[in-house]
Amino acid sequence: MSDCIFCKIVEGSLPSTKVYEDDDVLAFRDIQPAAPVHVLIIPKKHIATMNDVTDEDGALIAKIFAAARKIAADLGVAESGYRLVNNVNRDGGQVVYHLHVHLLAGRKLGALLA
Ligand code: DGP
Repeated sequence: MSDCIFCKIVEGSLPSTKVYEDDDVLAFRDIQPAAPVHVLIIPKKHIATMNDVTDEDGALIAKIFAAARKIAADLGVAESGYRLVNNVNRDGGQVVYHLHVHLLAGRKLGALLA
């Protein structure tokens, strides 16, 4: 998608601080961190929201969660703990319409529900 900022990060035409990459998944530091560790994990292929995930994406979604486990271990927060968040559409607080999972860690996170 030509107007998608995360597609531009995948292509390399927008900079990012990468923490993980494989053939299908990219992870980079959030530009507006909400915690000492705040990483966004995305599929390289453009999927707008969780609503657009299909059964064919099962292996890709598994790869995103595998990347999350690896990143948490590599950044030293696996044992202290972390939170994975996926915002969907307006009421879910989604701002960037390219599927992404937030990995938040490095401090005691507050109550989940707001
Ligand atoms: P969400 O509300 O779930 O759509 O979160 C989008 C996140 O993306 C938000 O925490 C800020 C982050 N973000 C937006 N633009 C950029 C960017 O150009 N680079 C990086 N690294 N993060 C971005």
